Amino acid sequence: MQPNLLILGGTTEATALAKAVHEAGLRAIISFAGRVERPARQPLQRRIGGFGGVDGLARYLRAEQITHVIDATHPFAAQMSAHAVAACAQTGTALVALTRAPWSPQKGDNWQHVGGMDEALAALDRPARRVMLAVGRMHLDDFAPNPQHFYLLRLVDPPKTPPAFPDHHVLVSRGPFTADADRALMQRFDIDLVVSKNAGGTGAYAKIDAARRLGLPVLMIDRPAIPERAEVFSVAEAMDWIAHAGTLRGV
Ligand code: 3Y8
Ligand code: NAP
Repeated sequence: MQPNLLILGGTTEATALAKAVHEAGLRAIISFAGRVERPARQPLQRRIGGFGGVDGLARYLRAEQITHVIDATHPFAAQMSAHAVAACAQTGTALVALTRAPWSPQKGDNWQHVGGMDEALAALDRPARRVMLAVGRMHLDDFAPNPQHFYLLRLVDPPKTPPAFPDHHVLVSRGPFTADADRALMQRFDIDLVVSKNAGGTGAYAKIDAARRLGLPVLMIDRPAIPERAEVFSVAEAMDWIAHAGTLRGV
């Protein structure tokens, strides 16, 4: 059976995989949640919006006769990944995650690991600092209970409502970023603490590199738990899986 792929997108790796799949002439569609106004252009057909939970995804897989799902979503997109595991098990669809290892501290890094947004919030319950909060828009309000800090907020789209921080500056910019630009940004705003998700990969790493060079502490938010699934860590491995998983399905 000819592969008919669904790529769950929204990351640098998903974009790279979409390019490789297109160049290989494989039939595929890449899917986004619709979180931002202008998702990156893709060489593949795009669908935008949720599937409607596990059952919605299972219905989609059957209706579109998807043969392989590559979950290339961000490590913090835990609900989407859990739904992919459940829906692929329900429908017997081959599934692999194209993911990236968590960052680990290098020499000179000064990280404080926290287990999630609520622990990050508790760790910010301290005298006023100048915080670079580069965790996106969806969890901004979680940080409102610490108005004593100055916040440098980096968002993909302009906020629809003013952020609930008395002292903040909004930077509308999508990644990938560079360490030099992030270092200049931190110096310009006299940042003394960086809050980051442990995204892994390269697209969000610039601020970690910049913080190290400036000797700044980082509040590193560890990833949410995701159910067991097959994982690959490069586009080449994902392409190899596609080439072989199809035959496995047939047996
Ligand atoms: C909608 C659509 C590509 C993909 C690029 C990667 C890298 C650049 C860095 C900082 C950290 C953050 C955020 C970030 C990065 C890549 C990747 C990545 C972090 C886009 C995209 C979508 C999203 C969703 C968006 C979230 C937000 C998170 C901003 C596309 C541009 C902070 C994650 O306004 C919102 O609602 C934004 C929502 C989920 C996290 C949050 O909680 O707000 N990403 N980002 C996807 C969809 O609709 O399905 O691909 O253009 C993609 C990218 N963002 O092709 O080059 O691979 O990680 N994205 C984090 O890591 O902390 C920014 O500022 O330093
Ligand atoms: P999430 O919390 O795991 O998912 C919430 C719901 O959004 C899902 O149940 C699904 O809705 C829908 N959804 C998520 N990803 C989707 C996709 N690729 N295609 C179609 N529907 C999707 O997801 P999230 O953390 O909001 O992330 C949303 C998107 O942003 C993903 O594409 C992710 O790769 C990207 N992203 C997220 C982060 C982050 O920090 N969370 C960082 C970079 C990029 P239904 O239940 O209706 O199917």
